[in-house]
Amino acid sequence: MYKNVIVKTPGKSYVNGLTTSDLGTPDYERLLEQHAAYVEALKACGVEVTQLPESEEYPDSTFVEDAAVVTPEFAIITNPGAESRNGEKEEIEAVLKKFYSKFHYITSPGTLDGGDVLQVDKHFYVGISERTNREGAQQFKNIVETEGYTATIVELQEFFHLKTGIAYLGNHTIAAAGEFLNHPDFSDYEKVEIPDADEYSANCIKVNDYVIIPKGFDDTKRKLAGRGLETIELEMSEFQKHDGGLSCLSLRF
Ligand code: CIR
Repeated sequence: MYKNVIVKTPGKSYVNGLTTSDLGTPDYERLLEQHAAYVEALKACGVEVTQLPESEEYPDSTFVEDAAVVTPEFAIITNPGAESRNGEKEEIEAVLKKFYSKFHYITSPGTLDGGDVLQVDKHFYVGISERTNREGAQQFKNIVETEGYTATIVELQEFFHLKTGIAYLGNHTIAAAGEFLNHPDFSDYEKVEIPDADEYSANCIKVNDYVIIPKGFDDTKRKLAGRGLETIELEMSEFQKHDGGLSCLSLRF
């Protein structure tokens, strides 16, 4: 069960952040509404939410997941692969000091974004992407192995981040889209298969008794219900415009 979640209010500078999508400019008011609904949904899942104030200096910093990876026992401060985001790690470390006494660090030339890390019980999958390089992934693997975890490094073909296309739903079950549908590293899992048209909904998060999914993906909702999983749906349009999904917006532990 998760007890704590850290989120960060998006600042006005969000609209100038990084994106590869052509979905248009985010609407700041709508963005704030969507973020507030995200916080409410987390509270409904029974977690204590720590909400950090916006920082205009880092337009993408609402995506707190990329600057750290958290486990029950320790936190890993990452070395985010995008230059404009790298300084986000300092604020996150300061906040995590309230919760953790044990820290590990990804260091240059290694880079790693938390969006490239998927945890399944005592095992991690680490994607090599535009943001996470082989050195960063290997450092991560070495760190978690010293802590009694194991890790598999997965070379991404198309996805932006590993968790853009995959989520762990508990009970040996994953939601998988695109290159992960038939990926050998995930062949042993039960799969909720997400077709290309619904790919955005593969980035969903299981928080205690609920799975939070983006709104507008009835087929995904139905498939999850078929496995006995109760969903909360959230409008995510303004985050999607900047390549963000549900997992990116929080650190859960
Ligand atoms: C970025 O390009 O870094 C942000 N606009 C989106 C980050 C999304 N984070 C994630 O998938 N973990």
